[in-house]
Amino acid sequence: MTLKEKIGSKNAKVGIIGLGYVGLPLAVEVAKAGFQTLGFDHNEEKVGLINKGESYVEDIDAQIIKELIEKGKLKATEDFSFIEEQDVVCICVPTPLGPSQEPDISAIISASEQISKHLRNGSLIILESTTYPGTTEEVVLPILQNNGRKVEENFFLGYAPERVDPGNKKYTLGNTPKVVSAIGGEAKELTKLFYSQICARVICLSSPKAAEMTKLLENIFRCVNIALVNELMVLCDRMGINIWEVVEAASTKPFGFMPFYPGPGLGGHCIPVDPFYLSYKAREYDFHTEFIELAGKINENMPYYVVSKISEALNKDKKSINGSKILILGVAYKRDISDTRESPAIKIIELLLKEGAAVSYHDPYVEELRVGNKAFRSQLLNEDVLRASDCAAIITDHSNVVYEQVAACAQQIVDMRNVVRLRYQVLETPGID
Ligand code: SAJ
Repeated sequence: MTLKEKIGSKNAKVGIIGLGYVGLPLAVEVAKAGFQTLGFDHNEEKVGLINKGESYVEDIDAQIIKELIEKGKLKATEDFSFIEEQDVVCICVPTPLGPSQEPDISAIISASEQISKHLRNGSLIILESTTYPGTTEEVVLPILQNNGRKVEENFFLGYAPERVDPGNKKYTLGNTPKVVSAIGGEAKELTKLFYSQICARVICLSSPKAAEMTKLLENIFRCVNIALVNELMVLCDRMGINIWEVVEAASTKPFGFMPFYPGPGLGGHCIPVDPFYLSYKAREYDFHTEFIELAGKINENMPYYVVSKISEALNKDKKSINGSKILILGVAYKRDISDTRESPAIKIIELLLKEGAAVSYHDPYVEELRVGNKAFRSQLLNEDVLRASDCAAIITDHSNVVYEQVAACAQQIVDMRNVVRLRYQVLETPGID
């Protein structure tokens, strides 16, 4: 069978490298579609959990993994030599930033090197990780072409960015359009054919660079617009205007507007990170991506703004941060998930500790949290805890917290998600539900 026939008939063997919040959902969908799927990860614990039919990714139900394991459609391994059995290999590894905001694509490089070591002749390799335009052709391709191999002759190479929105129950891999591209016509066809087995809509672009840039535009769009409303929140605060009312009102415009909401800063491993992949690459072209730099500055400043608001609130009771008991509500990076990576709450707690505050937190999704060398455990939320706190700061507005109680019992509240005010304040602009 040709690769095209194998993919079309779902007889292709598919390897997924990197079993995180992108790779595991992809492996599950590929296995559910009927492909023999092998997940690769160097994390022994993750491999063990998957093979036991357990899930460590909130959006993936363990039952589904168990069924796919029992059917023999899904397996996980740390042994990268099994790459030689794969007809299709997707790279879904993290692309963080280094200590001075420079891209760290070491995971992409080591995955590519593993593939190069065990590459099966004629297989299709697809990079999914979010990265700067040029990575597929300038970084992955040379590694795969070493020892005389040639792209399109000995292997095919594509790029297809992930669009996973953790916690989003409405949009899944299957119903989210998939942008793809590849090097050469045949590779484009194979990549489109592969994803059309698991995604309702596949859009093929002219080049991997265009697809890499598409993903960055999506995330920079969010980063810049969140920075815009964050900056307007600070201004509206000084002007005595309710920014939340303004955003809700602007949202009534049925065209040409998309609401973003101010908050305590940017969390997660995408929006605060991905834009700096482009600003890094742009410098090679003597280009300064000013919007990204400005947005980064504004978003990075938000935790400091939150601390200033807490200080202002305490001041109403003639208290200082130093020695005050401050209760942080919600430390995950966004609502109704447990992920705390890059969460602004961590920076806020760090700053408060430095000012001498006694900090505790409540987050129903996050049992324990480490900030620097200090370990915290989520504490129960009740009237006594609220009354004993000098200030309660709502940083992440999980849906399952009783904000009525917070509003009734807290001595002071800093509400960075407007969840208390929204619940208790009828917006002056009638007709907005
Ligand atoms: N945030 C705001 N105001 C907003 C929206 C978000 O302050 O109006 C904050 C959130 O609290 C969070 C951060 O920004 O701390 C990022 O939030 P996010 O909603 O962008 O969610 P992520 O980073 O988990 O996932 C995003 C995807 N989200 C959406 O499209 C809604 C999407 O941009 C990417 O598919 C994904 O990153 C990724 O993997 O790149």
